[in-house]
Amino acid sequence: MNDTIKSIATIMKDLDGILLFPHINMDGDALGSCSALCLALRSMGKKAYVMINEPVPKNLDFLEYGCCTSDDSVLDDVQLSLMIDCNGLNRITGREKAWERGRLKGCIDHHATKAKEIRYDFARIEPKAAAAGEIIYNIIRAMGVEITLDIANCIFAAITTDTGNFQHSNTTSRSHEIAGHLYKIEGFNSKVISALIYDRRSKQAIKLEGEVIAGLDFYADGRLAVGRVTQDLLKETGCTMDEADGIIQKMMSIEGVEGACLFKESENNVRASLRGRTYANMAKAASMFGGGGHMLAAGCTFNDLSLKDAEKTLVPVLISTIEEK
Ligand SMILES: [Mn+2]
Repeated sequence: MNDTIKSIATIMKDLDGILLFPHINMDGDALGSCSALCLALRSMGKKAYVMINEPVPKNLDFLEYGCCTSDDSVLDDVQLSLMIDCNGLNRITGREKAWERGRLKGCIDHHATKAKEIRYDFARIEPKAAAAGEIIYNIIRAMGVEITLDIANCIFAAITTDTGNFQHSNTTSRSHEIAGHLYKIEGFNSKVISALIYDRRSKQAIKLEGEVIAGLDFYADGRLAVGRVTQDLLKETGCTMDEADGIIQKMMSIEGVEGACLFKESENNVRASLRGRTYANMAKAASMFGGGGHMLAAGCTFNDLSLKDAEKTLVPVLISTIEEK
């Protein structure tokens, strides 16, 4: 089911008391989209919050705009719980209680892999949208809300991060058209936003990236690159896991690499981030292990395996995914 932008805008205009849910391990699109919509709803006099239960990554701290809370009981009456940039309860873990408070449930996403266990009162999933921020932009416009500088910053951050600076294959004329409109807003400066997102990496993060790159393994004649961010490496470099962001893009920048897999070892699970360049269906590979995502950008989580065993399980599947062509 896909509700129209217009009907979603109409529903939202009638509601008050709205909680917005970005996915776990929030990125620029998840947080930027949530904050943009939160600001738009507040400008209409509504009570709205972005519900989180983890720290905002440092390079995205400017996207909070006073919207974020981790207080389950923040609103007396929650008329709507809305998932953004994700579409399953497994993507908002730890916030189920807050989610259940919404009398209506909605979803706005651009991931093609759909959760089955969940029912929404309205949903819009546009796999062709480069970022959830593109859909959010259209909804804000349809609600008749003016795009302020703060909202513009959020939308730009959402689109620039999910398109890899307008470089990934998901980038469309629509991505550029929306950005083009943002440039017309007084005070908007894309360079400032890009610098906040990309040019504030710590020395430790650069060291971490160097170590992961130095330890890469290659398979399938150099077409598959596999890297690891271990707990030991995080301790050694003094980094937190969110500082590993961007390493997989570096792996994909290596000549001849069609697919990349970056294992991230946390205290209680191992997450694999997957990227493809042109043909490798990484979403399909991820879905074999309960994960999902986009064809060329996906991921899955191993809850009961060590990093070594997760690697033994996943890498052969990736090799055949790459060799399938
Ligand atoms: Mn996204």
